[in-house]
Amino acid sequence: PATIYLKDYKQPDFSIHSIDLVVELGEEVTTVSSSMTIKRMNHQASTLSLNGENLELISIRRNGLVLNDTSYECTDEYLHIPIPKSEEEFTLAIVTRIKPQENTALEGLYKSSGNFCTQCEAEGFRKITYFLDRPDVMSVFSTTIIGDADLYPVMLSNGNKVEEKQLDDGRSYVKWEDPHPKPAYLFALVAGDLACVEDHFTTASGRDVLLQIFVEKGNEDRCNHAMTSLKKSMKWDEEEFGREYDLDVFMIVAVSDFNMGAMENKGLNVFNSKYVLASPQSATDTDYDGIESVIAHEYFHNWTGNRITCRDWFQLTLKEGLTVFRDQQFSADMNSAAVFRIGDVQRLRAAQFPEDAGPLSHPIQPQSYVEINNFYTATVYEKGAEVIRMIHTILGKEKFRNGMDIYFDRHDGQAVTTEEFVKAMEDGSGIDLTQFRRWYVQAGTPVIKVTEGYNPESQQYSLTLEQENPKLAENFLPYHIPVDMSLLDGNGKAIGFTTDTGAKSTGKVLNLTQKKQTFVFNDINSEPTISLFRGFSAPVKLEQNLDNEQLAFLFSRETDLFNRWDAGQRLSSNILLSQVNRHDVGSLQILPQMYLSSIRNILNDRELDPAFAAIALSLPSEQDLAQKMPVVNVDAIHIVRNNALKEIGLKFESDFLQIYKDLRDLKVEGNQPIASNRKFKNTALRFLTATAKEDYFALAAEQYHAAENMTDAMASLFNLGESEGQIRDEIFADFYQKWEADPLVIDKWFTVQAMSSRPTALEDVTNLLSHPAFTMLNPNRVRSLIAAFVSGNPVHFHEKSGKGYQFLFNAIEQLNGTNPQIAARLVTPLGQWRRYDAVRQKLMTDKLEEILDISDLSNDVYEMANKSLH
Ligand code: B3K
Ligand code: ZN
Repeated sequence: PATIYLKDYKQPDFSIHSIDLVVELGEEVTTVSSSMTIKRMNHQASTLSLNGENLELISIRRNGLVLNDTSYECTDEYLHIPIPKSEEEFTLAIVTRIKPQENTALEGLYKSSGNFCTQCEAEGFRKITYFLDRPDVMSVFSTTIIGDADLYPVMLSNGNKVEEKQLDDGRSYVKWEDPHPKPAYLFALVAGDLACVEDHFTTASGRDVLLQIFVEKGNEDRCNHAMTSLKKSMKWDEEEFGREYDLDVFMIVAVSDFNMGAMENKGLNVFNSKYVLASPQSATDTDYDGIESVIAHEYFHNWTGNRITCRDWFQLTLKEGLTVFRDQQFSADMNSAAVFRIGDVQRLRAAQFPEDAGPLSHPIQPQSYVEINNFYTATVYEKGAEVIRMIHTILGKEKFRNGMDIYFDRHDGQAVTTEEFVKAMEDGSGIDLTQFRRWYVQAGTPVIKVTEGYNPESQQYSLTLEQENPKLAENFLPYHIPVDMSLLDGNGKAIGFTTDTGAKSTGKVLNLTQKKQTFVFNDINSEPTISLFRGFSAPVKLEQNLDNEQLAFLFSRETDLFNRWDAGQRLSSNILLSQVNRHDVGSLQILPQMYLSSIRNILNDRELDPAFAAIALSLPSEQDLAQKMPVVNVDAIHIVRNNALKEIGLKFESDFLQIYKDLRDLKVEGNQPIASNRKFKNTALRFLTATAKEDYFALAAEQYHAAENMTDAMASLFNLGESEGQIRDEIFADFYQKWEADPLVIDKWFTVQAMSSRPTALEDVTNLLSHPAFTMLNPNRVRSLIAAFVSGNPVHFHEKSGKGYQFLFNAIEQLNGTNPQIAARLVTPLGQWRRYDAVRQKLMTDKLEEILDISDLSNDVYEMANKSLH
């Protein structure tokens, strides 16, 4: 397979000004007729090469005249048409046929639960018709859909509906026009027998926008949260960024077979039903948060992605990093900001840090790729968002907004690069971002080493920060890093100091720009404790020699809640990892008294937001701990962590039981317990069942039967999933029977079993592959069982026999043929082989070799396996 490089980018030779599509939907074949007006952009070009894959070509006409098959060349990937150099402008009409019902890759036009839908980003439009399928070709689209009136009463495309009629043959005819020129990846078409939930939004300038959510019949009552989230997003984008919606209708369609979360097609977002449908009975509080943020994310793309799009796919972070930053800010504003910030960083550390330290490491602006679908990564999205956040921190809120205004004014309607974005930020702020641009092109997570000094005589405190990048070693150039910091006194209160401008301050954003740099603070009358990278002001790893007493101090006193939580996690990690290291010695392991008292502090602090208390008490995950070991010992980590849960559970048993009961019986909002209380209550339950006392499994079972919402039901299921015996089996059977008809809930049932640490876990998941409800053709189902097992069950996935790796290989081999995008994503865990012992390394690399030997290997899987191995 060929590698594509950013340095080879060339402007298109031709541009397509308009395209009128007529799509005749059929059960056997679907016919697509397109008429395009095309303009020459390059006077030297002699051939127009249109992208096209898996299309049956029926006819081509140029300027109305039929081309015979000697006047063009058709390959597996292109249609080459010679164009006389004198021809400045011409029309092209092409008819092709496709079979959406056979499309299991879910890219292009396909069928899901009997409905037609599309997914065109990144390069799916070429599977619908021949076109210049690249984001810098922007066209005005019209779409006419013709299909069986009974099977497809709803027929949708981008923009506004301009015509609708019944044809004599029993088919309906609907025409849509989208006035905004757009790249083909934002095209969408949906047809099916769908129900519609409607609402309205009045924009800041007083325009009325019709809001429609289309779902499978029977799901109408599960759209409230999505609709509320949409209206909140529309309002927030007006208030925070001055951005109004620009069409008369905004449509969302929920489909059950979807490769990712959702897609921001102009005016017609297509969503994975997981991010639309929710009721308290069927969805957890976490699901509710996910819906709010994905609805916001896709809506915000209307300006950051659609109105201003990417010149080429190397610029993906231009729209994704920026839009993730926007959705994170939105969710922080709608909820508890600190708790949400902690969640963002947890996800970054869990997915992006290992990616950036491993063989698939790439800068947020990749410089090359084989298959662009492999680059919708945590790096492009989450690290990309952190890069935007750093610009926000360096510029400050006001200047950041100035920069955004300039960006929108200057580039509306264009396809641009990250360079244009950074330039707008410089122009809007007057701040030089030359050095900052390195964040776009250098891979790897920087490590910051901290040294401190305090001189009581001169009352000066000095802070030395040194940057390193283990991934790039001596090839890296120092970054411009915003360091949000404070100095704390013995009570955790911020100390005033004199800044270099002579102003008094208690907090400051330092600009770390050199490899090694010292900052001096004056008028400090006693030795301070440093609070660094407040709110996680940069995506870096910190190497700071704090002992456990200092961490415990920060865990109880730090006023920055992110740092307070992080100090607790660092403290827990230190203690658990030292136990892991002593594990093989077989010595008796007990938790130090000081650690237990810091847990006591949190339990006693009744001022704390219960959601914060819950995450503060939660131990770092097995995966978090693994990241901190040079050679991962999955078994020791699991045992040590479980023992710690048990010891803490026993030590504070009566406290946890009290918290559990208090919060269970506390009704707040509309006589319902609120989400943050549920979270703390279920954390308490986790510690209680960790004691392994029968009573607490009975309590979990009781909670299951009494549960009025899915959050509580799932918490019970997770706890019982760890146990053996009759109660567990009965409840799992009951849950299945109750929710059999509800795929999103059944996904959860698969996931709990995939993540269980029961000794039979691998056998269980293998058996579940043959469960009647399991199918490899539905991505949510694959994620719920296979992905949940390989990334959420380290002990069993990495089992020494290699059976877990074989289980993964089998799935990849099968999915390679049906859905390469999903298959490729599953390769990732094997890419971490260097982190394991020699026996596992061999087993994992053998599997990667075997993957490379799969016949008809897709480009997607090839790129992932090949890079993972080398
Ligand atoms: N832009 C889409 C992702 C498309 C992925 C293509 N493989 C969803 C989003 O980021 O909003
Ligand atoms: Zn996005």
